[in-house]
Amino acid sequence: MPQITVTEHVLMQQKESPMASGRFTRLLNELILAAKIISREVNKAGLVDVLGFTGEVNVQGEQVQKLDEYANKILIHRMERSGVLCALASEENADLVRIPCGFPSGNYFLIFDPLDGSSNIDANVNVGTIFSIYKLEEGVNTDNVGELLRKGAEQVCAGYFLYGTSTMLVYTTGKGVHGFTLDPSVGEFLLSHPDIKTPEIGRVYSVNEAYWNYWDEPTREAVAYFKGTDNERGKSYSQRYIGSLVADFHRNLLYGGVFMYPYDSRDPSKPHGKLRLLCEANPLAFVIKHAGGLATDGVNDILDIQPTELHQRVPLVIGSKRDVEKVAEIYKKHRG
Ligand code: P6P
Repeated sequence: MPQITVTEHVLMQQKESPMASGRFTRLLNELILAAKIISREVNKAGLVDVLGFTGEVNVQGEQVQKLDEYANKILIHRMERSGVLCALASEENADLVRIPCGFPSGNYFLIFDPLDGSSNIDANVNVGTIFSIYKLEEGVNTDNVGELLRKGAEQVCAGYFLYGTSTMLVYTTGKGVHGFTLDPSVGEFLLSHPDIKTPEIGRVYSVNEAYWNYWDEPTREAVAYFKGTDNERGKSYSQRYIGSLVADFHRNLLYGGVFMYPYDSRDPSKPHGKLRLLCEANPLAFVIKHAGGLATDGVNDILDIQPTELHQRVPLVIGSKRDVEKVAEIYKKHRG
C-alpha cells in the first residue's frame, strides 16, 4: 500500500468537498499534534510519575488521573489556539471552554473525551481520545450553550485516537471510515485501514455482566441472546470486555460485534447509564454509521437524539447493524 499520510488523505478528501476550506485541515492537524504529544506521554506512563491520582475529582465525579489531566491540558492548549473554533467542550470540564480574548476564532465546535478508559492506565490497558466536530453557522452565540448542542447527525467529523500496541487514528467526515497508524520513526500517521466496513453480524458481545442484577428484563434478554445459540449465528458470541470504550469499540468495529452500556439501577443519579452523549456516544455513532453499523440508546438512533445538556448521559448499544437491530427488537417487544 502506498504510504499516504493523514494530511495527504484529508487534502484529497478536501478536494472532493468544494465547500471545504483549509480551516478544517488546520483543525485536524492541531488535533493530530495534540494526540502525538499525548501518545508520547501515555507510552512512557510506567516510567514517569504521571500515574496515580491527582486527588481531584472531575465533573463526572470520577477521580482524575494525572494523565487524564495532562491530556486535557494539551488538547485545550493546542485547540484554543487553532484559530478555527468558536468554543470547545471536554468531558473533564464542567463548562464550555471558551476561546480566550485576543485569540482568533472560527465556527467549528469541538467536543472531546481527552483520555477515555483512563481508569485502566496503571494496568497498561489501551486508552483513547474521542472527538466530535461540528461546523456551526457564522456568529453563533457561544454564551448560550443551548445554541451549540446539535444532534449527532450534524457532526462534520468524528473519530478517536487509540493509544495501544500502536497509536491509531480512526476518523470519518462522512466519506467512509479510515484508519491511520502512527509511525513513530517519522512521526506521521500513515493510512493503514482504508474504508473500514464493520460486519453486518458480529461475533463478539461486550458488556459488563457484573451488573446483571441491576439490569431490566429487556437488557437481560438481549445479553442472553448473544450468550446463547438461538441467534442468527446459531452459536454463542464471544464475550470480550476491556473496560475501555475506545478499545472495545475498535475491536468490534474491525471484527464485528456489539458493545452495550445499558441503563442499570446501581446509581439512581445516573438514570441513563454511564456514557456521555456528546463526547462518547455521538462520535462513535457517527463512525459506526459510516462503517455500515448502527448505534442506539437501546431503541432510538443515537444520532437523532437532541442534546439538552453538555454532559448528559445515554444508554449505548453500538456495533454490527443486525446485532444492534436485534437489541432494539427485544426492547420494543418489552415496551409494547
Ligand atoms: P465499567 C471508562 O471509565 C469508561 O468510561 C469507558 O471507557 C468504559 O467502557 C466504561 O467506563 C467501563 O465502565 O462500569 O464497566 O467499569
